[in-house]
Amino acid sequence: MSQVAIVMGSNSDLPVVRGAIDVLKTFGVDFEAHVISAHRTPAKAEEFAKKAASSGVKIIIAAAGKAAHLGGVIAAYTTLPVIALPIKSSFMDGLDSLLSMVQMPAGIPVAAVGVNAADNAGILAVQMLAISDNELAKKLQEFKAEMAASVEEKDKKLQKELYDNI
Ligand code: RP5
Repeated sequence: MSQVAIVMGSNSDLPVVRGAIDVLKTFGVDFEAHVISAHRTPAKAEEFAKKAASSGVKIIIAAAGKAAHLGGVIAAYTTLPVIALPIKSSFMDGLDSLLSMVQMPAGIPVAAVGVNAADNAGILAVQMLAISDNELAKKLQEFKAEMAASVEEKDKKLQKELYDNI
C-alpha cells in the first residue's frame, strides 16, 4: 500500500520529480507515481484525489509547472495534506509555477516547497509520516546528524585552507 502518492502534470516533470522518489526510496517509504494533469485530464485529477485517502495514501506530492494548478485542484477534493512541488518552466524560471501553487485561497492550503526542490518535498512527506512512525523519526534524526557532520567537515576544511594560506 502506498503511503505517498506523487502526481505530476507531465512526464516532462519526471527528471525533477526523481529527487523526491529517491528520498522516499532512501527512507523505505512505499509510494506510487502518476502523470495527471489538472488541465488536460481534470476528471482524472478529481477521481484520483477523491479515492486517494480510501486507498491508503496519507500524503500527496503534486508536481507541476507553468500555470501549476495541480496541487490546488487535488487539495480541493481531499482532506489529505498536499505538498506542491513547483517545476521550473521555460518562462519566468518557475516563478509562475511557484506563485500558482503557493497563493491558494483561504480554506484550501497546499504546502509548497521551493522551485524544483524535489528533495525537500520528499523529506517533508517523510517528516509528516514520522509523526506517527518512530522508526522513520529515528531515520530522520540520523539523516540530520549526518547533514550536520558534513557541514562541520566543510567548516574544518575552510579553517584549514584559511590557516594554511596565512
Ligand atoms: C504542466 O505543464 C506540466 O506540469 C509541465 O511542467 C508543463 C509542461 O508540460 P508538457 O507540455 O511538457 O507536457 O502542466
